[in-house]
Amino acid sequence: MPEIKITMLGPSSVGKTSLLTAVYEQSKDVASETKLQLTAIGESADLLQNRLKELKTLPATFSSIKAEGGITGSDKVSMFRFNLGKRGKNSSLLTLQFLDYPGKYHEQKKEYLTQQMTECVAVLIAIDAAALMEEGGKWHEYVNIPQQITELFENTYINLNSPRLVILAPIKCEKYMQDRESIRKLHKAIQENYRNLLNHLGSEELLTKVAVVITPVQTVGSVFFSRIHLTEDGPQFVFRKLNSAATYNPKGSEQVLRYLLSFLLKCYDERRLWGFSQFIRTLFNKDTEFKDAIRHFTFACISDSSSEVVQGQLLLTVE
Ligand SMILES: Nc1nc2c(ncn2[C@@H]2O[C@H](COP(=O)(O)OP(=O)(O)OP(=O)(O)O)[C@@H](O)[C@H]2O)c(=O)[nH]1
Ligand SMILES: [Mg+2]
Repeated sequence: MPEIKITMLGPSSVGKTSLLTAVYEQSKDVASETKLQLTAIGESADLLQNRLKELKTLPATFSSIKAEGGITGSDKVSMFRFNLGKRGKNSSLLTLQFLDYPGKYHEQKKEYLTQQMTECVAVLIAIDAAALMEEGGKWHEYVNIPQQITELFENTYINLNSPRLVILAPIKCEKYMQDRESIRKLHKAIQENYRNLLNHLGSEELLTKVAVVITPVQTVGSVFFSRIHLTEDGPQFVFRKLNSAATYNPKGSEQVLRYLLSFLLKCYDERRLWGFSQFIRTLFNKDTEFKDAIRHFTFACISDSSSEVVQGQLLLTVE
């Protein structure tokens, strides 16, 4: 079965695994109202279930970096496989394979990351929004390592022979999603603090080949940044639940799948066939019902006004 490879990107504790959990949970809910079926397969289902349990039982106050009360980080690479198919007919026509690696690989296994960046059709960058926004962004470099992330792209996005999708997903961003003005500030901070990366992706050579999207995700949805606690090991970002009855309520994560699928649909519509779009075309030509189910899913994810297409609108079917 055809497989589409996507990699998560981000340092330790930034929230990659939690983001992926929210993407699956919310997308599955949206898909259940359509003819598209999304199913986690193999050990992915267990891993997601465990993480979901942890996210649902976060204490009233917890710290997300050098976790105390938070969630334990990953110590090995996990491949999360999601099958896409037609509800009630054939549940496995296409596999989305998300690579989730331990954030410490940014120091220990750079070659591994370089190889994955070369192979993956899409990259999902998890950005700790609290580190970006609090205290004038003082901890942004330390927590989000934007320079290392940029270098990875500079070393791998060279002479691309197939289109790519880059999604910047600010997470832990409940506090910055309360009104239009604070959302605008969040976008502005991303544009400014990832300027080198955006300049690279927007260079003449890459502009027509790489779609770039910013889409904030509240992977827990009910916890707010509270304060920064300085320790010998660095800053700890303390988050607090809104109230003791606040429950797990992720928001915006289905947009990630919406952009990914709209990118695949556009690859099908494109006349020019390059790289993986060949097998997408063969698949959708053979099964137009499946293609339509995917299109319906992208409609069912109501357009989120907090998302922004930075470049490559022509590589996406959504506005
Ligand atoms: N407030 C808040 N905390 C979050 C959110 N998403 C994740 N966290 C917390 O951030 C911490 C780290 O999340 P992980 O998903 O384990 O981070 P990771 O990037 O997978 O970390 P490694 O596996 O070590 O690379 C956990 O304590 C989560 O509870 C969010 O949206 N809001
Ligand atoms: Mg992890």
